Amino acid sequence: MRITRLEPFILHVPVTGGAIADGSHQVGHWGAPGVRVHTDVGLVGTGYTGTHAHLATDRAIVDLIEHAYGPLLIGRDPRETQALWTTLHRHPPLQWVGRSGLLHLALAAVDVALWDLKAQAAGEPLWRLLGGSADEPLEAYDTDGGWLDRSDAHLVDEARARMDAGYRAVKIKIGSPDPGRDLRRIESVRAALPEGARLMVDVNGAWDLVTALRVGRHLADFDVAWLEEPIWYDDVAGHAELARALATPIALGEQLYTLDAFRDFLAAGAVHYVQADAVRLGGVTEWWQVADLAFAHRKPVVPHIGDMMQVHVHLAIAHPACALLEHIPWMRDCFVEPATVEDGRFVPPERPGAGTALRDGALEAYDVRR
Ligand code: 0YR
Ligand code: MG
Repeated sequence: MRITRLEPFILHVPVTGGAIADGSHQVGHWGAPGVRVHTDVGLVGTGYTGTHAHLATDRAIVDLIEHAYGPLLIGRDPRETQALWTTLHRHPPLQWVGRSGLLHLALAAVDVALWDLKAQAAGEPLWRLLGGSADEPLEAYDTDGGWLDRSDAHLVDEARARMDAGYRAVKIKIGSPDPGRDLRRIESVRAALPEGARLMVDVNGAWDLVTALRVGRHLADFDVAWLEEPIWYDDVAGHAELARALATPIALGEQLYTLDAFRDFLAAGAVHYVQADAVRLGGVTEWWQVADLAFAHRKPVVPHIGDMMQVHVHLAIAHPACALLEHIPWMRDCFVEPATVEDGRFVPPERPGAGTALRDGALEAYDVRR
């Protein structure tokens, strides 16, 4: 099998239920700049990264896919995923300008497309190719009912609705300018949840260390399962200090680009829940290395958003460090087989591939380059 052609795309999909806010971002559309990789046997692999639909940088990502990686990919066998990853990552003029950032997002999109092809060529869903079993349930937790700009009453209603639908865990956004508001909202949602349900909170990097130390101490009163991205994303020492000071475990990783970054956080004892994201790391290839590293530290891996990032369902089913995956269903309309939660669990995908195949009409509906 040989790669013959790359077909880039940029999906901008409106956020279901209207624009949202978290502690650091306002998001009206989800962005998925990516690529369809064509082969001489007729198989087409699909991969994409995840953005806040910023058109200029999305264009840069697909330009990098097409013009920086394209010449290195044409004519190669897409099943040689590790060899190709190393070739793309180490190519001297490319590693000089981008071992993280936009070029790494582009690498993620390419790598996912290659794994999609590899699983299609094997005639199996990726989770099976990676050794997983559909008999081990993958629990879902919901984030889409907990946005920072929604009312307290809305959060409580959404949490109750999720419990009625079979979820056993929800996450809400905090990091308001007024931490008192955050704590009131946590208290209200906790009071609405049944015994044993898990409640997580996500600051999306909005606090400084002093605020995190001060407000974070109160989270244990509400049995918060984890405190996510409390402070600046790259601050290893700050997260290590928090992890030692607080009774509530620390979750992070959705904004980390590299195996090296995860190694540093794990070595420093700065993270408890490892939220590796295959579309910010360099795809399936680097994600698996991070998940193995976390497993060696006996830390759970809970990948970032499992629904928009279809491939995460496959990875989380397969990897022994994973038992839980985030759910935000904004991109459901794009896929042949959208990730689906029933009774609080992800349904194991059945189609061969990585789950990334776009349905007929998705490009016409959402590709802003058309
Ligand atoms: C909106 N999940 C997250 C969205 C979400 C973000 O900024 O991207 O809230 O990815 O933090 O845990
Ligand atoms: Mg988060």
